[in-house]
Amino acid sequence: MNQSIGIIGLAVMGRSLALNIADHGYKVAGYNRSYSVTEEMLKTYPHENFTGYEKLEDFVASLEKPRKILLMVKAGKPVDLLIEQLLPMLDKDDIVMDGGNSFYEDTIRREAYLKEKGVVYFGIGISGGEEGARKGPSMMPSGNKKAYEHIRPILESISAKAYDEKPCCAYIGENGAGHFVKMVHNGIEYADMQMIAEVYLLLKHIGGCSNEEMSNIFKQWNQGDLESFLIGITSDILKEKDDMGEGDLIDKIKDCSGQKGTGRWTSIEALKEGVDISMITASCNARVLSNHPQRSEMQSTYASICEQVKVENKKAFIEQVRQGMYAAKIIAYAQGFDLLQQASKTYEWNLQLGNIASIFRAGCIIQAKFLDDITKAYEEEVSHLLLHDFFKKHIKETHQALRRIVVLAISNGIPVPSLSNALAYLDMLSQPKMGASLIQAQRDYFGAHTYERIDQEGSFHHEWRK
Ligand code: NBP
Repeated sequence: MNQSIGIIGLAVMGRSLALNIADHGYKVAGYNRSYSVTEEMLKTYPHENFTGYEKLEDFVASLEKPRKILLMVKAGKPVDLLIEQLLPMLDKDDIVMDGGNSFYEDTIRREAYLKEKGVVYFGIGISGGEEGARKGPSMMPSGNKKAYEHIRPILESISAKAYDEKPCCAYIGENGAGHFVKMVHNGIEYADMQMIAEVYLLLKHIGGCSNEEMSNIFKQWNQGDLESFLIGITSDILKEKDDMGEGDLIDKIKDCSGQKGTGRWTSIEALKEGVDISMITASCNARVLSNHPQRSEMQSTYASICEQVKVENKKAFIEQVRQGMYAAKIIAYAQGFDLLQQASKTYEWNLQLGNIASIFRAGCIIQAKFLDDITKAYEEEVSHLLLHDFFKKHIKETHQALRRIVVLAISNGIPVPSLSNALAYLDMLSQPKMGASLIQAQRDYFGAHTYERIDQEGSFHHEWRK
């Protein structure tokens, strides 16, 4: 009974986290449904602080009390099955944590269920993939605040550290808050990736840039306002040679992308909350359309419907693209954080948005320089990111560039769904008219839904059919 923490699920994430925790001096017990996986781990990654167990009972019995058990298994049914298996072996105040990509509503349900049984439950959003889990992920734990003190030292010690040495791990709120925040993190990740993919098309087809030139452009951008993990890896990707043939690897990769569903969850939740996260939704749709079975037929049918415009001043165009992407990036994060703000009200989570931006600064996929500015903005209690002085200044400086590159892309037939949705979002919010007056009139016309006037308070109905 001397193991500090137990991990169930020793696939890539569980194994990497187990080794990370063991590196920090904690004694770690490991259990995997298929024992061969545990054996393989013990053989390939032996660690003095890690012990593998074949039987779940022995694993549970090895843990010091209150027991701390981290589940790192496939999200969904496996988590419920494991909880049922564990329950008879647990004591009051033991702590079960789910570090998988669970849907936040499942976490809310499980937390309430285990509370009735006297067991503490935490949902922990974890970002960073295998490398993050091994060397320091960004972590979003939620559950009982008092019980958090039992797990805080371990989580903070293994999490990534930002440049100011602050851990990228913070208590997020009650029940499903951590998994909700992780879900929105993934949604923003979809938008970030899609934006970069659109910029790649613009630079390639309108700017006429080679892969090597683009790699250098992204490398340079990664030293300024756009500095981020995703811009950095894009620069690496574009210069990678094909190890199975001639040329650059990027040119050999099929133009279709998959998804596991967290971006889709984010979009669905935003629709339910009545929050516009059009860039994230557009990014999910782009992945869906990239796999459309009739895509090649559409290509042969409509390939030549667009004019071809080439830019005259390549250098100026590249700078325009950089500025346009920066404007769109601010809008993507503004949309994601707007959803967090609304969900915080709905679920009474009291989310600290500044803190959340700050734990995204390292270890996770959307880590970016400007998250520091988002933290500052929310610490000053701004109601919407686009209304904070710092972002107002940058949007005012860059929105024309965004408009120009979107127009150029559209006239060239280059699909830019995330960039154009960024622009539409800004235009809708900033222009005095978005056509909603006519929508009101139509609704009153066909459904007597009433309408509001600009010159009088109240609701009115008009007899449209005379
Ligand atoms: P997987 O998501 O591929 O899940 C495999 C693990 O789940 C194995 O240990 C497997 O045991 C176990 N498992 C299954 Br499947 N059903 C089980 C059951 N009924 N009872 C007990 N164990 C069961 O592993 P992963 O990629 O390491 O991810 C773990 C979690 O972390 C997931 O929720 C994932 O979404 C999340 N996540 C992953 C990443 C990433 O980059 N991969 C990043 C962030 C979060 P077995 O060996 O016996 O089949």
